[in-house]
Amino acid sequence: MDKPVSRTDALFALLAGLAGVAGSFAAAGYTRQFVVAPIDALVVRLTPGPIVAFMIENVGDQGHLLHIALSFGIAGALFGGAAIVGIVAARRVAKPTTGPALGGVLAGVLAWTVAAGTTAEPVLAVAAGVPVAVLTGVGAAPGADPGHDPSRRRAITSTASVLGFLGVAGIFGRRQSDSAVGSASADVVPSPAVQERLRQADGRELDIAGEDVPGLVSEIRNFYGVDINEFDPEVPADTWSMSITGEVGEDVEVTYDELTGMPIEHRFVTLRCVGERLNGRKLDTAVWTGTPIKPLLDAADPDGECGCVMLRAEDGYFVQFPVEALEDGLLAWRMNGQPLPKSHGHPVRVLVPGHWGETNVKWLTEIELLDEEMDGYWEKRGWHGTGPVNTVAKLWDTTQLDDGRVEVAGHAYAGTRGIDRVEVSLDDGDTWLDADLSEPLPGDDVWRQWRYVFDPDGVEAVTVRAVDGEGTVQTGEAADPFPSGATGWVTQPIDP
Ligand SMILES: Nc1nc2c(c(=O)[nH]1)N[C@H]1C(S)=C(S)[C@@H](COP(=O)(O)O)O[C@H]1N2
Ligand SMILES: [Mo]
Repeated sequence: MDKPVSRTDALFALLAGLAGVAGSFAAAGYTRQFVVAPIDALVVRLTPGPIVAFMIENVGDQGHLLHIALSFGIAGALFGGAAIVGIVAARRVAKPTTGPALGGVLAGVLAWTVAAGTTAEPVLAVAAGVPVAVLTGVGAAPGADPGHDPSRRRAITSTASVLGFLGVAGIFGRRQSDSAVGSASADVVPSPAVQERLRQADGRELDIAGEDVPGLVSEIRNFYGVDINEFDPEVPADTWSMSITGEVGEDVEVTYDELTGMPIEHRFVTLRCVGERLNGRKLDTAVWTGTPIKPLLDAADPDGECGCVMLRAEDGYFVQFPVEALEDGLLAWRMNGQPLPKSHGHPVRVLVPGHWGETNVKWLTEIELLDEEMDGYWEKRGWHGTGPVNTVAKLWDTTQLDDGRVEVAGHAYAGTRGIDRVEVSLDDGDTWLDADLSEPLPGDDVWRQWRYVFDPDGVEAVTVRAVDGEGTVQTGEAADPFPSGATGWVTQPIDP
C-alpha cells in the first residue's frame, strides 16, 4: 500500500464504474432516466457547431456513436471516481471491517448523488449506488486468506460477478426501454380517411423495378429521424399542453384533448433535412393527421414587430422563423394513421409546408411570438436551415432490366413550389429527356416519383435534375449541405 491508489484499486474502480452504469440501465433502460442520458444531452449541447457540422457531413448517421461512447465513459468515470474516494477513505479508517463498510457506503452515496442529480430520479438512482457501494466495500476489504494473493482472488471473483451482473442488467434494461412511452404501443387500424389516402398513394406509385425507391408514403419504421437527442423525450399525451405566448394579444394554452377535438385534417407532407447529402435519404413522406395551426394563432392575436416566431420543445430544442410560414402549418398527432411515434415527436409535432425539416418541431411545448429575430438551435451553430427547401431529384435506384435496358428512378421534391418535371441526361448535360413522373398527390408539400428507362449502350453516366412548379431548373452548381443545404445535380456512373 505504498501508492495511494494501487492497480487493484483501479480495477475495482473500473468494475464499480461498469456496475453503476449497468445498475442504472437495469432500472431505467435506454431512456431519459438512464444516467448516461443527461450526460449525453450535455455533451451534445456543448459540442462546438463546426465539429457538429463536420460530423454530420463526414461521419453521418454513425456520428452519434462517438458522443454516446464519450458519455458512457464519463458516467463510468464518475462512478469509478466515487469508488476511489470510498477505497481511500476506507484505508484511512484502518479498521478491517468498519473501514470497507464505511468506504462502501460513502462511495454508494456519492454514486447515488451523481445518478439522482443528473437524472432527477432518486428512486432509480439506488440501482446505480448499490453496486458501486458493494464493489467499493469488496475492493477496500483486506484479504482474508493469507495463503493466496487475496486481492487477486477477490478481483477475479468480483470481475466475474460484475460480468454476470451486466448480463442480468442488460435483460432488465431492455425490458424497461421497451415499455417507455410510445415505443410499446401496438399498431392501430388507421381511420377510414387515412386508409383512403394510403390507397390513393399506392395507386399513384410508378411501377419501379428497383427495390431502393420507397413508395409515395414512407413506412414509419423507414422514415428518417433527425434530432438533438440520443434519448427521446417521453411526453404522455394526458400531461401534454402547448402555449402560445410572447408578443400576443392573449396567451393561449391547449391540452391534448382540446387539440384533438379541433377540426381534423389528413395531409400528405414531405420532410427533408438540410444536413443531408445531395443524394442522401433524409427525405420522406407520411400522411399526417392534425389540426391547422392558424385558428390558434389567430386566437392569440400576434403583434410582434419582427413577424417572427420561436418554437420550443420538450428536449430544449428551439427554432425561429417567419410567422407567415407557420400560419400554413399543421399540429399533428398521427402519422400514417398511427399515434405519433416517440421518435417523431409524440404526442404533438409541427409540420411547416415546404420548409426544411428543422422547422418541423417535435415534442412541441411553446410557440413564442417575438419582437426581434433570434437564432435557433441550428442557426447558433452556423446553419441556414429555416427557409424553403432546395429543389432536388434523387437517383436512388439503378436496375438492369431483363431486356438489357437500364431503369433509373427516385423521388423529386421542391417543397411548396411543387415538381413540374424531372429531366435525365445521358450525355453529360448536353441534352435532357423527360422522365416519367407519378401523378401528384393532393397537398402543397409532397414529393413525386420519377422513372426513366434507356439503352445503356455507350452511356457512361446518368444525370438527373428537377424543374419546379415555377419553372425554375434545379441549380447545377454544387454545394455541400453546410450551411444552406446541398445543391447540384445527382450523377451516377453506369457500369458497361
Ligand atoms: N424538438 C425537436 N424537434 C425537431 C428536431 C429536434 O432536434 N428537436 N430536429 C429537427 C430536424 S433537424 C429535422 S430534419 C426534423 C426531422 O423529423 P423526423 O425525425 O420526424 O424525420 O425534425 C426537426 N424537429
Ligand atoms: Mo434537419
